[in-house]
Amino acid sequence: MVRVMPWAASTVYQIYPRSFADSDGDGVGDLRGIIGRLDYLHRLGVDVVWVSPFYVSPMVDNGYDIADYQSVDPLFGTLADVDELIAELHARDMKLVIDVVINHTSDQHPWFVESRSSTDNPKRDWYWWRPPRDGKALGEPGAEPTNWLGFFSEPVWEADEATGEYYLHLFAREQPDLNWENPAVRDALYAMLRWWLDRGVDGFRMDVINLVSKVLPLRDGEPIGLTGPDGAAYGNGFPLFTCGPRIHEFMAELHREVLAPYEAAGRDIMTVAETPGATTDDAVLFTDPARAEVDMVFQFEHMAVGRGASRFDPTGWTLPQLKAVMHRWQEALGTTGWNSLYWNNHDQPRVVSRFGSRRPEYREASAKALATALHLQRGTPYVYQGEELGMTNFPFTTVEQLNDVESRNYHALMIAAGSAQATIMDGLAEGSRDNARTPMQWDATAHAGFTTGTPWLPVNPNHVEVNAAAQVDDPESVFSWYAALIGLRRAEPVVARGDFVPLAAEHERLWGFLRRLDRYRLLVLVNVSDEALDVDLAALAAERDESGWSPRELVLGTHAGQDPAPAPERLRPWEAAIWWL
Ligand code: TEU
Repeated sequence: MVRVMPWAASTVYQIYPRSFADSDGDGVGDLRGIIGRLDYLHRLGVDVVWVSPFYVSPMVDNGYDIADYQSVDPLFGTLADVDELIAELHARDMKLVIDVVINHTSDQHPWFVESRSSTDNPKRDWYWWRPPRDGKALGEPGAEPTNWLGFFSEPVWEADEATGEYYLHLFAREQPDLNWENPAVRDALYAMLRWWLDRGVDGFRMDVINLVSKVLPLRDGEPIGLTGPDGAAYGNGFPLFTCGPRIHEFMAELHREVLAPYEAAGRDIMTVAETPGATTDDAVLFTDPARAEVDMVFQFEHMAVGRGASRFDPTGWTLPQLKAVMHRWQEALGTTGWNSLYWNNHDQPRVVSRFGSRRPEYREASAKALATALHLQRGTPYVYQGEELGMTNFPFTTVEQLNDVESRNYHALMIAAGSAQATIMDGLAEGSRDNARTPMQWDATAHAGFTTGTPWLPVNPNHVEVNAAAQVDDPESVFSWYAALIGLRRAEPVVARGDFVPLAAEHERLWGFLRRLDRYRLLVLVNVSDEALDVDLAALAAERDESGWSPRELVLGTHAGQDPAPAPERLRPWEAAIWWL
């Protein structure tokens, strides 16, 4: 019997624990800080909370380098705090999804410490070890087993002098890739996942899980026009390590070995696969319920809109470009499989700074408009901490202000390649992950109420006007609009399970679409611009071979109650409105 995915009416809230709420004044967020803010999340109306890694970690990648999967780093608290967080969420009929990073571990994980100790250690094959290629000496230019450039602008092979071999790391050298070809690795990971399910968690966000199957034998990628510090030409490994030949076998095995028994016992467990580079075809295979792999994927195509060679290479964007990508994903997962809907997470700059208005007077309106265009689509929406307040990017001006390993490595690579410091910094200010990681803005007091200590990353100076305290009781605030959208999804099956019909796909400023379920039809109109917009309703109706539409009732409108009353034929700047047809 094919499981019916139970998350269509849910909304997920992502917490980056380091930056959400600090309970002990050390300047870093922690689990007890989260526990203290659960009523805020309950008021927003989210029913699932995804917390980024809080396990023991050297924090090279802020916790995405795990040294002990079944633990809590003292920076964030204790296992007892996790147990309390689970209990407090369940008491509010909310669920906890934890973030498992099982493509790689920290180089401080005992498994890797053993694996690197000798070439004949029983755990040697738990990671990817290879000798220098072509008989070259370890460390000699071109001796690396493949020419891939990693996600963090570095070669993916690290020379290990002690054993005379290289080990693979698609991310930082302190994040060695686990060898999923080894069943002992998979069994150990599955046991860990079951341990967390037995502890009461309600699901897993699986970090870069589509990287765990590599194309064998490992081989070079096509040249990408960049050279490494040793002069060796870098190659593109993406086609060789994303969605590899055994990925669906592994996902089906994980579901069978870990999730199925709990689901058979009546547990609803959410599984979200982060899948950089996955296509719509991949996503259907991952999320088709009949295949029993995962519930939904986090894909990245819409995040690539307006970017050139990298996230630090802003190229400008148009609304038709953005709509085309998102509509293609709506189409592809329209009948089989399921989509995650997101603008933000801990790796992406703030959406209102990226796709919203550049004019301060329209910051809030554009935040609401973008939220409407996303939350009314088919899929499960994700709200990233502070997005519900319309939080913006931080005004970074120097690389010294940046914490993120990806940003700092990119800076070094581009300086070595001769790029101008100002150009590099412009790209970093626009694309750095640190934009998402500045502390949550709770109120207008010092450090935005995030900590009584010194925050690990500076608080955005605009917290004096952009903060939760100023919004939670304001019916016109961005927070209240997000709460209304989340409530609409829970109340209306047409939002949760209706189909998606794009309208005016090529329009430069209008984002319009229908949602339909049985006899229910919603018309969603969003003005994605700083100027008022006339809408030709007859033309939209004609796209559906209908003679005309007379929207009969405003369901939600960002400008409801204003004079003149909202009308579908004319939208104010950044006005969003949802109408029953
Ligand atoms: O991200 C992997 C990923 O594909 C990108 O989002 C990556 O972070 C980078 O921004 C590409 O430009 C996941 C986690 O979300 C990220 O925080 C970790 O750094 C990474 O994996 C390694 O665990």
